[in-house]
Amino acid sequence: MTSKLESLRSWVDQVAAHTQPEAIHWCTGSEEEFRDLLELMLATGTLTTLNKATHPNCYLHLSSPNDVARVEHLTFVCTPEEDDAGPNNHWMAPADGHQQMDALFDGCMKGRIMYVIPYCMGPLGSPYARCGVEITDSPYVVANMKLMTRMGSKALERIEAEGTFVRGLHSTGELDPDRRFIMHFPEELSIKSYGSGYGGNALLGKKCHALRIASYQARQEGWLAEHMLIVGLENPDGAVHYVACAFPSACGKTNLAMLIPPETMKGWRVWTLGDDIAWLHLDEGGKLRAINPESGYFGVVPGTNEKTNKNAYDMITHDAIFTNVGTTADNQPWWEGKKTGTPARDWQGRAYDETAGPAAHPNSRFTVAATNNPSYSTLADAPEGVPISAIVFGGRRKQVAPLVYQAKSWEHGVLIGASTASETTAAMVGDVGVVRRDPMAMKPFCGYNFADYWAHWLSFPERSEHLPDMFHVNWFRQNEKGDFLWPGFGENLRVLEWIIERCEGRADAEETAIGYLPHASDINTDNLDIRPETLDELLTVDTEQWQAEMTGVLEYLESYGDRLPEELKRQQKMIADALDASLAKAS
Ligand code: OXD
Ligand code: MN
Repeated sequence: MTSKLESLRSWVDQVAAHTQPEAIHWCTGSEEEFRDLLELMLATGTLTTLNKATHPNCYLHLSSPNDVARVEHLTFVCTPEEDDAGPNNHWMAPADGHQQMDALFDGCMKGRIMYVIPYCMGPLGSPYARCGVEITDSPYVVANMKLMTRMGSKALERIEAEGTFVRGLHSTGELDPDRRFIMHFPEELSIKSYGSGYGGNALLGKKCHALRIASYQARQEGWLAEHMLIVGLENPDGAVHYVACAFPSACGKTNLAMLIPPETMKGWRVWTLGDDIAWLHLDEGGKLRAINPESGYFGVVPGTNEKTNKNAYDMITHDAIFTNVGTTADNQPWWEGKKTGTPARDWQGRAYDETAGPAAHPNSRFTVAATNNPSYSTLADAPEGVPISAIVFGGRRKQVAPLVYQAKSWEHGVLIGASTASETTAAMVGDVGVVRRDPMAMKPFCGYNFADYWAHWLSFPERSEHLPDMFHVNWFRQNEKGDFLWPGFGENLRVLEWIIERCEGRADAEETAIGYLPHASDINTDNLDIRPETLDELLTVDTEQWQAEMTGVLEYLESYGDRLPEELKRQQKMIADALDASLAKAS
């Protein structure tokens, strides 16, 4: 197989001449091809079969122990001007980036098969979808791309009709951390990734294309590519509101996207559209509509159990690839927080020894097709996407951020998004639990200068009067003893209920310096075991803490220099002044 498209053929030929693979395989995306890849990986030991009776069609991959997460320090955006990449990215001049990467790719596929994967991010017939081609020497990447994207012959047809595609070149190389880089060339719509097989570094349709490159394209074309889940919330009257939520990696996006309503919230249903990425476009009527560019999930495994996420727990009992989990004596996958079974082997294949660390790596993952999900919404395949009622930002904060609050305007919402902070997690290499600013949860993923990105967000009211309302949530507030104040998981629907009722103009709120907060009585706590004082604490704005927060926000924003939109400073000042006024009134 090859392609009618000369630009694609000549790129493939050129890459092959450079990397010198033993053979070239153009992926069709067929089931047969998928099965052959699995057989190949079983034969080479890249995969092993898990217990066929309890986990039919489930496989385990154990990665190199040094290749278990995204590597932000080795991820670059290569634009001619350094300022265009901004302080939020590592930068290299495009010529230097190419030179460095081309030296690594030189002859790197000798003795390997080079796979050419045409893929479409978004429903194949959607005007909002965008295509790419990933070239890789990793069958594990091909199998994951099959589960995560619409890939193969149909995508190739669209690429040939359009004539354009994002070029992604990947090789696992030697899996040597000293010979590992993920480079993006937004102006050329191209990506080069070498030396890692880990999802976020190697499945180029995901973070590299659907966020870094797409965010750059989105700014030019007037849309948004965001690190957001998309969920449909159906109330007992049958009305469905779609909400898009931006939370940093490993902060519960997958759990929220698959939430099961608490027993007492009779008649509610929750539909999953996406768990990680949303592409948002204004339609002709000025409504913001979302598509999920992906068609599968690459989720964090530890902590998944029948209580935290029953849908995910069920969906990974069949047709799933597990990466870096432990196993039980009868070869079932095992992870911390599974609540059943005991580990016999750890994620490095060693006999489990609790003194040597967890059985599953904290960033171990499952890969499954979205159709495995019992709460999957067929509208995830709708070319026109779904209309978004609310945009919700959030982070993992022990203190400061209340359970929920609403922005007073779109511009205020942009400030809330821009000042989002969160404690770091195992999804990236580095210290865990350190608070860092993660604007719109896009710190690792925005393909250009954040200052320009905020200006782009701020431009939306010029084009629409029907934008969604914006909110901020924090499920992770703790008391001094380190206990979580809010039960989280399914109970988060109670907060989402307030959010959608606010969008409908039905729920009450109190105006505070930082935004609109529910009164404790505005949150549905029927049959919820929570003390009134705890709810009050969750819904309190501590003025002094917030004054310090807003000073920190200003300092952070000012680090973007002259490119920072004045509007954000104006919004920051309005809140700082309102906090000063409320302190003066109280004293
Ligand atoms: C992810 C991440 O894998 O954000 O989704 O790291
Ligand atoms: Mn993510």
